[in-house]
Amino acid sequence: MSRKKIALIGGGQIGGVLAQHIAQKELGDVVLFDIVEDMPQGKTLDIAEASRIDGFDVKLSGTNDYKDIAGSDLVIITAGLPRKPGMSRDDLLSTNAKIMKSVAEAVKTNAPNAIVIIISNPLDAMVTLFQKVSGFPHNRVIGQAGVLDSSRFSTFIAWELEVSVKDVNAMVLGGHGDTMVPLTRYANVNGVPVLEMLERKYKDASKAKEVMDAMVERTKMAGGEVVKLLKTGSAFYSPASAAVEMAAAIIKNEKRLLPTCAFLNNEYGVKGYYVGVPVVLGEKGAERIIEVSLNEEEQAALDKSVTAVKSLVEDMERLGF
Ligand code: TXD
Repeated sequence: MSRKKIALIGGGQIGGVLAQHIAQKELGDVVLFDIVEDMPQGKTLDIAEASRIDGFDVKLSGTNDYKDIAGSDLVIITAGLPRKPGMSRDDLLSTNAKIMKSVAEAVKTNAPNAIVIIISNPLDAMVTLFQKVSGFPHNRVIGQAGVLDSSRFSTFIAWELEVSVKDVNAMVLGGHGDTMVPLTRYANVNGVPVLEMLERKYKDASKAKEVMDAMVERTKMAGGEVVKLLKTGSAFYSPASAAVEMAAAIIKNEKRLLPTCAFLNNEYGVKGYYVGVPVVLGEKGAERIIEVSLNEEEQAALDKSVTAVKSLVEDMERLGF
């Protein structure tokens, strides 16, 4: 099997951690691109010099020239500004749309056969724009949000129930914004419903619901919670881990079922928009959209989230993108 080539566009906080994880897992050779001179070269040199210690053997290089991403099998994009305290993800729209447009043109020219995972915010709009500018088929352009949002939700559940986070399964659907939809009814600890465990713990259904609602709220605001503490940027360890899980599913053709920002064509009653839903990821990218039955309340929450995504995309179009 020939070695895969993975290009990372954006060598900032997330880009650096991505490069390190991908190397440690030996998913492929890494090319780290940034517009800042010497920085991606420095970061990849630093990571490569740990290879003897960590025991990985892949090629790592940094570049400021898009020609070096030629032949990439996978491209992961983090180029763009992160949030500062007090900002919403949507406040990044015009700056990051300009950056994403230039990135999409460069990827189209230099790595036309790659599968692309986008991380830059506002996520749903950036994925939409990349696909529009590149013209790549929808299955080859996806976004990372749900894996992270679901991991955040799972973490809070594990803390609350005092169980290993390894046994928690919880999924968050919808757009990557304050309207995201944590699916409480499906959340479970190795098959045991979380809601049931909460009811047993508190011996009171309304208290159990209150605790669940608080975890849902914290999940929705989790990105902002980290931004407020870091003060100079946004979360980067966990978004990188999330994207690496998706990258591994694609590179190794694992058929993982992961919440992914994917293009909907009538699934969940949505046509023509990128929204976070469960997707089977494999060597073709987003291979299958999985529909979950939603009750009235869940469907209404998802509809509200889709409305937020649509208005973000309209704002972007009004800006001329
Ligand atoms: O889950 C998620 N999807 C996210 C997304 C979770 C957290 C943060 N998320 C977003 O990822 C965040 O709001 C940002 O839009 C991106 C990247 O976050 P990161 O923390 O890595 O930002 P940095 O450290 O500022 O890195 C961005 C890099 C920086 O090195 C710039 O020089 C570079 O992007 N940059 C560019 N690269 C290539 N091409 C162009 N035009 C360009 N402009 C800036």
